[in-house]
Parts: sequence; structure tokens; C-alpha cells
Amino acid sequence: MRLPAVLFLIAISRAMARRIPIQTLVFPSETNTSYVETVPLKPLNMTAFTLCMRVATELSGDREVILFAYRTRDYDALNVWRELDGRYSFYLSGDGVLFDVPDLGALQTHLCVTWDSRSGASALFMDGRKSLTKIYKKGHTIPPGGKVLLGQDPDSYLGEFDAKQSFVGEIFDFNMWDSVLSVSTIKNVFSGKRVPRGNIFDWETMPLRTNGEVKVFNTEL
Ligand SMILES: *[C@@H]1O[C@H](CO)[C@@H](O)[C@H](O)[C@H]1NC(C)=O
Ligand SMILES: *[C@@H]1O[C@H](CO)[C@@H](O)[C@H](O)[C@H]1NC(C)=O
Ligand SMILES: [Ca+2]
Repeated sequence: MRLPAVLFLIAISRAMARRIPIQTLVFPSETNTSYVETVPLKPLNMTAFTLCMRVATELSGDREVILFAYRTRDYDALNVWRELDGRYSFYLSGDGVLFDVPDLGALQTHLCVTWDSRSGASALFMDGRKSLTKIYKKGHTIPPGGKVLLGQDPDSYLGEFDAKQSFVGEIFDFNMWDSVLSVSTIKNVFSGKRVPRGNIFDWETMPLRTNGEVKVFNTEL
């Protein structure tokens, strides 16, 4: 590369370091039609992961809220939920692991879950703070070949949505890695550092196919 091109790239990367415009998804009301479908950078064929998102919602009380759904033809392979009783959970085909943490609210929260098949170690993070570790699905492998949705819980491959489980509010900066990030890295991701980029989902490049009432806005971190 010639020198002017290098200087140009440096100038661009400096400008991007200062202001990062990113997309944010707004789910305005309770429906069984609003959702966003996306595709991973590589198959969700995983024995470990870190999944993070920024989320704000006024849903509360006796209501399940789907936060992330990855479903193959046969299974709910990875779902993240707010439960009826206000706890937060994730499920890898079958029973889930639940965390008794403060409820989400109208102010944006950085939420992550992590899991490692070798030990079964599972944890949840809110705004960079780690929960206790729970042991869950030691030895399990998440299967490839499913669909990834934000906003609805599919009870079939891509359908049978229940409005009472839908997400209402705002989700953005959704990223996923096929490894467990360290506590200090998750704190950095929470505070807005843009590395490491997710190697399964990278919010800055992932395609978002919106359906129903979902609105996409540009925002700056
Ligand atoms: C899933 O991962 C296993 C082990 O790494 C590999 O052998 C297999 O080919 C992968 N399957 C897909 C569909 O990527
Ligand atoms: C939405 O709900 C209606 C009424 O219950 C139902 O007929 C329809 O199949 C649902 N749509 C989806 C995509 O689940
Ligand atoms: Ca359902």
C-alpha cells in the first residue's frame, strides 16, 4: 500500500474510534409479527459462548420475555429469557439455568451470558458485573443449522409466535463469540471498547432482516 493510502486509513480509523454510529432496533409494541432475523458469521456449532447485548424494556411483572432465540428444526438450541418470576435464564435444548438478578428496565443495560461445555460453568453479567457461576450442561454441544431471531420465540422452525412472550423495547450492540471472554474483557465491552469483535455475531456488520413493526435507528455509542 502506498503512503497516502495508509495515512487515509489511519485518519478513517481515528475518526471511527471517536464516533461509532451503530444500529439500534426498536420493537414498539406487543405483537406476534415483529422480529428480526439474522445470520451468523459461522455456524453456531459451539461448546462455549459469550453472548452480549444492550437492552432496555419496560416489560415487567408476570410475563416471559424472549431476548434471543436460536432454533433448529428440532430444538430450541439456545434461548435467552426473562422468566415469569423476573429471573433471567438461558436454555440449551431442555431445562435451563436461571439467575436471580435485578430486573431490566427502561434504562439501557449491558447484558451478557457465558457458558463453557468443558466445565459447565455458566454466568450472567449486567453492566460488566458478573453473577455467581452455575454448572449447566457440561459436555453439551450446541448444534449448527438453526435460525436466529430477536423479538419472538418460535415454537416451530420459523413461526408459532406468542405475543405474550415477545420482546418490546430496544435491543442493540448484540455480539457473540464462540468462547468465554474474561471478566475484564466483558467489562471493556460494556464500557464501549470495540475489540474483540464478535466472531459469531458482530453487530457492526451483521445483516438484520426486520419484519413487522421493528424500526432501525442509527445511534452513537
Ligand atoms: C461442527 O464442529 C465440529 C467439531 O469442530 C466439526 O467436526 C463439524 O464439521 C462442524 N459442523 C459444521 C456444520 O460446521
Ligand atoms: C399470530 O397470532 C394469530 C392469532 O393467535 C395466529 O393466528 C397467527 O398464526 C400468529 N402468527 C404467528 C406468526 O405466529
Ligand atoms: Ca413460545
